[in-house]
Amino acid sequence: MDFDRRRFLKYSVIGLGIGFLATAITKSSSVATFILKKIYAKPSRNTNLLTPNDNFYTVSYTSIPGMDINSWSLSVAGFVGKGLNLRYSDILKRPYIEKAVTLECIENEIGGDKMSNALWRGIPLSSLLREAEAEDRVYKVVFKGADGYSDSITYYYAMNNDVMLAYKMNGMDLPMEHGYPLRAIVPGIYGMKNVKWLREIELTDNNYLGYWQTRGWSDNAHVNIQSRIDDPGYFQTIRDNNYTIKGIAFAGDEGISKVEVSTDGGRSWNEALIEETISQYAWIKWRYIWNIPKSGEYSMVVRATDMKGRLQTAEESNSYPNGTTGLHTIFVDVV
Ligand SMILES: Nc1nc2c(c(=O)[nH]1)N[C@H]1C(S)=C(S)[C@@H](COP(=O)(O)O)O[C@H]1N2
Ligand SMILES: [Mo]
Repeated sequence: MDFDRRRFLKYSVIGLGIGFLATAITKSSSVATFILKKIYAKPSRNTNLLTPNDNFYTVSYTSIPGMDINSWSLSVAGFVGKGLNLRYSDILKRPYIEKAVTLECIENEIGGDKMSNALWRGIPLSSLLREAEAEDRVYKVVFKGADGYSDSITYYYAMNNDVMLAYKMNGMDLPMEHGYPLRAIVPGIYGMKNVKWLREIELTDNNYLGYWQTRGWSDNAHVNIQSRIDDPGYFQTIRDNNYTIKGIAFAGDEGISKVEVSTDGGRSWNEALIEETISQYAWIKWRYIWNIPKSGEYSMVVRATDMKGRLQTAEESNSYPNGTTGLHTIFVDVV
């Protein structure tokens, strides 16, 4: 399943096309419009605070490597005073942390599904690096997977942000497609740096670039503030006097302080209720009860503010190279 992200760029352009089409559709009314609305209609999503492992999105650029747990080990090497080599049983014996962390692929589109949330259990990376006696000149921590994939984070980030090497996902052993037996979980950073099937951690003094960074993708890769409308879905028909609009919002490692919903295409905004929160590293669920004034066509938009008071940008950008930005918009008919 080797894919080329340049192809995804093209898809993004098509994605934009659909956006324009959506606007065009709601601005005209004819039989053709009616048919187009049926074609682009998508049902609502019922998003759980924690995503069950079987529903968790997955992205791998290679096939899943075969893994013999008895011969598997993790090495910590490079500019260290003391190299480490840990077997699976050694990993399980160490003190662990458990946190809910949302993962999102950097190529997720606005309102897209390449984003899920799980409770991860793993060993803190900082304690491991301290034990390995990382040298002062270390600048980056490189994660290497058994499939030949690699990526890096700065040593500073590795020591400060609850970065962990996870072996449990929602209480179960890490499933094969999510990196069994051990993967990096890096709160606040797009999925690509959460390297799966870990075999080696290398500490280096240079600015190592990973698989996607050598192809131009962001190395900082900090998640953009975002929000999504899950209910109603695209081009739904609403027949009630009021409707509970629902969705999620996510701000990487900052947490969400406010979610606002517009039902008039962004002219006026109403504060939504933040319903469920589980950790500063995870998405939150929100809802807003909309008292519908009269029948007609509506466009609803959502925007979020993080705990530092930063408002999600409305400016639209493609996923390449820093992840998408822009506001998620849903068109509905009220009859
Ligand atoms: N070893 C390895 N790790 C990897 C990848 C990969 O192809 N190989 N894909 C990355 C990408 S692009 C993403 S978005 C996440 C997806 O993690 P998931 O499949 O558990 O959702 O894993 C990252 N870690
Ligand atoms: Mo990704």
